Amino acid sequence: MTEDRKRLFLVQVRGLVADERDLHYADFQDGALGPHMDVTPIVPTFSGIATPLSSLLEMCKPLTECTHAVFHASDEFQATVPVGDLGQALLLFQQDGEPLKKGFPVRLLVPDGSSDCLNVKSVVRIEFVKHTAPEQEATFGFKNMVSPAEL
Ligand SMILES: Nc1nc2c(c(=O)[nH]1)N[C@H]1C(S)=C(S)[C@@H](COP(=O)(O)O)O[C@H]1N2
Ligand SMILES: [Mo]
Repeated sequence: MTEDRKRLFLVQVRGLVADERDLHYADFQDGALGPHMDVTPIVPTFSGIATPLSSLLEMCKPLTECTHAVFHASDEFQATVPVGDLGQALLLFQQDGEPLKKGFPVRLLVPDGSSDCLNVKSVVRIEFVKHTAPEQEATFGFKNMVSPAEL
């Protein structure tokens, strides 16, 4: 149900930012998170409406020591992206005038990204962190995966 998805919609912004925020559907809808952008001209394999991640950065103001943003999904998938690589990134929040059915509440789109795998579905928390290796390139995968070396 559309109304349920609007009510349950929550994206938490946490970590090394001046302003931690809880983002609701209305924040995307009413323009608080920046202009509404049709994603198809930018990423032809996608449809719907997104806001630029740059607007979220302006709102939350990452601290200077922050190097990466971690996009945590509800299914434990996550992507870690250098803040400097997020200039073209978008948050897809609406399709056919409604909250997303696939990828709810928001989906990260990185149009110029190194991999389609960075288009994280169902982002529920965006965490700004200081990476011990500041030059670390974008990575993605499921949390708590046991590496072969640990078996
Ligand atoms: N939450 C979540 N997002 C995800 C994934 C996932 O398993 N969970 N897989 C990623 C990978 S590896 C790819 S290739 C794309 C696949 O997107 P699609 O389901 O729209 O085809 O989603 C990415 N985003
Ligand atoms: Mo993938």
